Amino acid sequence: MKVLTKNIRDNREPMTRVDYEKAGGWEAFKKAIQEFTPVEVAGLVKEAGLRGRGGAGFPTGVKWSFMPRFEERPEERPAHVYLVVNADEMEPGTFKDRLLMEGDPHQLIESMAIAAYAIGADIAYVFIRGEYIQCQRNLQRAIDEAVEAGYLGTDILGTGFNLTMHLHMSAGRYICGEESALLSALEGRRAVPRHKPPFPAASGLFGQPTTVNNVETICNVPHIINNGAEWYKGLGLHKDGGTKIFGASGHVARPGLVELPLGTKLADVLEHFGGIRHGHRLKALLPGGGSTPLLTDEHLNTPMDYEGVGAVGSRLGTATMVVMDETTPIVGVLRNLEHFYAQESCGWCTPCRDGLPWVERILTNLEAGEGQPGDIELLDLHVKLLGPGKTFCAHAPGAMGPLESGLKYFRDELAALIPDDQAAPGLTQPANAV
Ligand code: L3W
Repeated sequence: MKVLTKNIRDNREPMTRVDYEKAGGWEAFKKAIQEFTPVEVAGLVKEAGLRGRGGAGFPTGVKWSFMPRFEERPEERPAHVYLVVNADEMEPGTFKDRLLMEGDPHQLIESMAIAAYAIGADIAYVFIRGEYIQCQRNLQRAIDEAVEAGYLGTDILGTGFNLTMHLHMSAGRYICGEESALLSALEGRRAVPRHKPPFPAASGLFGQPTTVNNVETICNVPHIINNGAEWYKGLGLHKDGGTKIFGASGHVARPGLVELPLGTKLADVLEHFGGIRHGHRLKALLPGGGSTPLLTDEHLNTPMDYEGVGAVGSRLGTATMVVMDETTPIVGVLRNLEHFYAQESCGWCTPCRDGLPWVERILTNLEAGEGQPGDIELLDLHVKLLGPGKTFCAHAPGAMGPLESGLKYFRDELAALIPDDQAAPGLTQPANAV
């Protein structure tokens, strides 16, 4: 099933603009701006039920509907309205947007042009991960070719629609992927998250109306315009419509990426990667990034869509899985993840800044055989104190996702790491805590 990946060659050499047009490219854009009003395009995307592919699964058409409309009151239109594509793909284990940008950059540029039309934006940015050098080259070439062909610029195809597009290379922090921190970074300020509300549609880039969408999310848009909302909904096998780029790294036979219908069962998704490596069995997996709670072999029948994974206490996230077989000590997995989150905390709020290094230290001690009675309960307490609603943004609650599920499914394995001869310090801070 290839929709978003149909033009992507094995060597990822992207099509030229002319080849992309021969394959049907830019037809959806022409149709959108010549046959539909912006509100109609946004309505179609809403009807299709497209959900955000960056991790949260928020309905895209609903997000677009929050943008203020100036068609009836042009005199109130601010100097600029913005579309920002979040291409800062830094989620652990996640490499799906890279494929789309490297292998089919024209698809993203066309998708952005349609989305900008739908939300009334005149300036669009791709905020792209600094390390994605080849993606940057391919996208810049595609933008230049689109300008040359008259798909970007002023009075596009004689419709009066204007759009300028820029690439912005991220200076490189995980928190830049959080949309409000991303907007701060794009404004040249320190990348700390902002309070929400106001959401970006009300006050986004430079305080102006802004929509932030993930790369994969937005790449669905031309296909919805070309084929309709019903077709799109019908692609899914369970409750959510469309396809998804699934990925796997770790202990599968053939790590990589594959586009499949949303709602494909976990066992079948794993089969596309050759299953668990020969002679081994599944122990646990992160379904879609470092912040998604673990799944185990009891979840193999789970339909992999937002609803299906949500129903078993996790999240689909980015759907790029990190897979672990029975040889993997869970303490090492958790320590590694919490090290990442502690290091990437922006430092703005105390629970996140101080709590994450503490969690990392407890796990490091457990792994080194230096755990103490009370450590497991102390980890439980951190799950509560760093959970949803306790911090300024979703960073620390996200970091608690795998920890909480690790404590749920592998509690005995973790508790067994505490040496029997340790004194019981209760809930005191370990002597060597930072
Ligand atoms: C208006 C409301 N808009 C929500 C919008 C909001 C945003 C979108 C999702 O984190 C997760 C995070 C990572 N009025 C709204 C509203 N919105 N309520 O909807 O918002 P939210 O708050 O649910 O999530 P988020 O803060 O955007 C996203 C997880 O995704 N994740 C990270 C992935 C990282 C990558 C990457 O590296 N490329 O994808 C993976 O699981 O942990 O929990 O636009 O404005 N009432």
